Amino acid sequence: MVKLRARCILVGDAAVGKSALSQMFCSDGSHFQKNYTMTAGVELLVKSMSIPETNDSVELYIFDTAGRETFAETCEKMWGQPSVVCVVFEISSLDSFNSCSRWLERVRAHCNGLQLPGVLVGNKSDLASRREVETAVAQEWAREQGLQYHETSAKEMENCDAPFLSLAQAFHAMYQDRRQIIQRLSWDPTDHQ
Ligand SMILES: Nc1nc2c(ncn2[C@@H]2O[C@H](COP(=O)(O)OP(=O)(O)OP(=O)(O)O)[C@@H](O)[C@H]2O)c(=O)[nH]1
Ligand SMILES: *[C@@H]1O[C@H](CO)[C@@H](O)[C@H](O)[C@H]1NC(C)=O
Ligand SMILES: CC(=O)N[C@H]1CO[C@H](CO)[C@@H](O)[C@@H]1O
Ligand SMILES: [Mg+2]
Repeated sequence: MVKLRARCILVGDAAVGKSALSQMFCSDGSHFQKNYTMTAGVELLVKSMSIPETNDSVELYIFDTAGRETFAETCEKMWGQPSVVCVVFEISSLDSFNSCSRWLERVRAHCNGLQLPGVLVGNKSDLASRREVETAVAQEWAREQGLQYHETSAKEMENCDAPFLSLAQAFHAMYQDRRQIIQRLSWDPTDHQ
């Protein structure tokens, strides 16, 4: 039984629904903020996830950061070293999708060249009639960037757990891989081959 802790950096343009998404997730769907309250710095949310088919868990420390450019630089100083990244855009805003590469670069600049698990989240899937970003386009870009793609609606409470579960699982898988490598490299004194 292993308990891991991961720092999850949540980035994306202002008002795409980062805070709504993380609050829905952490409150198990009981808290959707209808009125927009801009995040001015970094809000820290914590939730523990059990990893299916194991006895292990990953505690996600979600850094919900400000999308407004004026705050972004200060936020960066508060992240530290990210473990996983979640980039959010809004399916009804092409601009917010186009910003994703910039947000991702920004987080990756803190990763010392390490390839981190990440997800791309298309938020507000309930606004389908105003869709500006096709699922296939978002999916293709995510694949190129090595990110898993999820569409969610914080408002309709749809799929809010999926991106975070996928991050926790990817982080756990990374731990398992490394552990197996070390086990294989370890010398076993009872093995006289
Ligand atoms: N229709 C719809 N509205 C949403 C959804 N998610 C969030 N919103 C609304 O979008 C607005 C902005 O959401 P926030 O979560 O505060 O946005 P943010 O990304 O945290 O913004 P910053 O903190 O400024 O970076 C709020 O009014 C939310 O109620 C969704 O899935 N569907
Ligand atoms: C989880 O723990 C239970 C009880 O200790 C054990 O029986 C089971 O084999 C464990 N499962 C895994 C996947 O390690
Ligand atoms: C950036 C942007 O277009 N935000 C929109 C997200 O969705 C909310 C709710 O539908 C709109 O009020 C925002 O303008
Ligand atoms: Mg916010």
